[in-house]
Amino acid sequence: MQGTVYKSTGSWYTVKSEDGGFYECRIKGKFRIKGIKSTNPIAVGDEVVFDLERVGDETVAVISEIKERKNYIIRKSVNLSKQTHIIATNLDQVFLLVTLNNPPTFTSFIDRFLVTAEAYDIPVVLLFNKMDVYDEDEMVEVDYLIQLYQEIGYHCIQIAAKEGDNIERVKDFMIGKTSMFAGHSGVGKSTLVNALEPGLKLKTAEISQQHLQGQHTTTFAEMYDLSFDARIIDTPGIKGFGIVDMEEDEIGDYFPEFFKLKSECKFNNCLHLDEPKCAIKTALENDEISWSRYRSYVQMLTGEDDNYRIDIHKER
Ligand SMILES: Nc1nc2c(ncn2[C@@H]2O[C@H](COP(=O)(O)OP(=O)(O)OP(=O)(O)O)[C@@H](O)[C@H]2O)c(=O)[nH]1
Ligand SMILES: [Mg+2]
Ligand SMILES: [Zn+2]
Repeated sequence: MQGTVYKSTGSWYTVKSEDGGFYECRIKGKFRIKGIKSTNPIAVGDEVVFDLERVGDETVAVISEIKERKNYIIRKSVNLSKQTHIIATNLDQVFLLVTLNNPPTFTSFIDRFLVTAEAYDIPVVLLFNKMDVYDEDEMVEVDYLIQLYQEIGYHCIQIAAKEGDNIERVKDFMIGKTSMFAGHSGVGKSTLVNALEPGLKLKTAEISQQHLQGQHTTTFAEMYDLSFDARIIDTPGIKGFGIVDMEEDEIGDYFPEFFKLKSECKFNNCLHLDEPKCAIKTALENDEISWSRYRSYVQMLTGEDDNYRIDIHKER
């Protein structure tokens, strides 16, 4: 039988078969996927082949094959093992949830996420959540960020997941697609899933006031079928985000507003740092490129703040 992985806890995989039934599957032996050293060889979103086998008087479902992936999102662990964990595969788009505080989301995090998604052609929509709690200054900041990212070409939506505000606009983007909600712990990913499909009643939790980063309420990525022809993968919060497997001279290409100008730089291998006659530096000085984006770029280039890595891959 063939099916799609909806949840994986490490030892069990919940697979939805083509006929719509759910099966709790095991894997057979060791799965090695070329080039990836991962703690979980199979992840949410994977298309798999599985068989029902008799063991004594029990029937067990066993995954025997994994189909080629369109793309995947993988996280590298901070510790020395450098092991990777695949969060989700075969995505049509990702929604990045952003909150100004409780928890704060910094532009460096947003930009790392966007660059990685650009590298593997996964569209990202930015969702500015918790719009119900911002004061006037924070509203100004949200407006500023939206203008900044919209100008570059990213769709931005202001929502209040808890209140259900502007949820219809999110729905419009989701119809007919498999999407994923990403963002720091506590930004409201599970709350948004609940707002889209009140019947699901996913666990959500208030952020502890002492640790403004929040605790992880969602512990495993899980996919849900929604009643309006959409599939959503809710994921555990991401703390940091580093870029993986990218050449120095390719990073700038994933900043669309840099890429547009790069042919005007004097040197065709310009890294937009201290080279003379750099079109990106000129645009920066003329306020045509944002300083926060440029700062993120330099950080990525110099590998600063790079101890926690995540990557969106595309099988080529
Ligand atoms: N005021 C307000 N609070 C919200 C909103 N959306 C979510 N929250 C609250 O934020 C807290 C965290 O929400 P969750 O949905 O659990 O966050 P999460 O992103 O799923 O977190 P993890 O599962 O840990 O990654 C909860 O107390 C929610 O009620 C919103 O639009 N406005
Ligand atoms: Mg959650
Ligand atoms: Zn340049």
